[in-house]
Amino acid sequence: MSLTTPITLLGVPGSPYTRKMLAVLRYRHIAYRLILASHRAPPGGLPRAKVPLLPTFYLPGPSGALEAVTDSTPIIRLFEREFSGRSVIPTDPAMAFINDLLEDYGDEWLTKAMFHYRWYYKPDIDHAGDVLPLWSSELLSDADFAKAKQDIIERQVSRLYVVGSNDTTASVIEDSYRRYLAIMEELFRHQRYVLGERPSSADFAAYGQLTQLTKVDPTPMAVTWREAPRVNAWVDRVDDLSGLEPQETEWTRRDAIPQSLRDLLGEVGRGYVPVMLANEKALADGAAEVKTEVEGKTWVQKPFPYQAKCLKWLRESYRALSPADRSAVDGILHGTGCERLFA
Ligand SMILES: N[C@@H](CCC(=O)N[C@@H](CS)C(=O)NCC(=O)O)C(=O)O
Repeated sequence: MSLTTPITLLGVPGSPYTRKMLAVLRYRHIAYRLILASHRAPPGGLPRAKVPLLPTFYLPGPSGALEAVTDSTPIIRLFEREFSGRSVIPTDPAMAFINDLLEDYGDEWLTKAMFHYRWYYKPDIDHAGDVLPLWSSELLSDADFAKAKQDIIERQVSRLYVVGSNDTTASVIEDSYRRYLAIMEELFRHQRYVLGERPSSADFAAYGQLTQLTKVDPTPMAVTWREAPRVNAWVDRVDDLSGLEPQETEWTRRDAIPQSLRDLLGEVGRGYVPVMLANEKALADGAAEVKTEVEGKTWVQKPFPYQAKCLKWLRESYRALSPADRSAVDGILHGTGCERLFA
């Protein structure tokens, strides 16, 4: 495939994965055309994706015709193959693997905080209901706006179960988010990005979720502004890194892992790891419910097949490492709880 620019994508400002991809495109100097619209109603005869999600990219398929493609993580890897320079994947395969893991944590765990805070508390629900219908740039009468607000609230609140937000898990999600903030605040005392002095896809994944948690939804916004000013400012900076000139030497080296990165991996090991493993097991057993413990508290949710796929992909990239690189990864993950994913 040979991609021509500008690349067309469909998205909205309230979609964390749209924000993740826009920031990657800006940083990588890949020209794009963002169409502000819902994935349920792509304008101008654009096709719907098989699994309609935002962002939806329009990329040439085997026949050259544009196809609707989703899923930010593999699309980032496609762009790495298609466009040179300003890579968001560390050059060292061991660090690239750590980046894969942290990107998935951003996409699959931090999103629980994002969706939970937005649709669990009354002031956040009300605010999201006010702004989301207007972000796809529709002109709405007051009556249509009121109906759109009510519809989106009903639809999204009824989907809290997808991320596992409920009365049992609410405090687990919030405790985990606040521990994450404290760890990142410490990391940003010593370095500018998750894996050194240049951004990786792990930054962009977390940034995407945090665009909402730090700038849109009132409850997590207050928490983040109060507890993590460096994290808040990092979100603003990652938004547009088009002027940064990254150097190869700026990646964190496998033999110089800072304590705060170890602490971040330890946090991944506390929540994401047991829940990903329990989800995989529930699906394999055909169980109706995922049940496990996070930090001594109960976690319960419906199984989520996509996250079992994410775990399978991570294991595949772990197995694809050379023995020397795998042993370096094992050394980095040792004692963080993350090693359980690959045991
Ligand atoms: N794994 C996908 C997730 C994309 C995703 O979940 N997008 C959300 C919006 S941020 C969505 O479209 N949800 C379905 C809906 O709102 O109907 C990715 O990385 O792109």
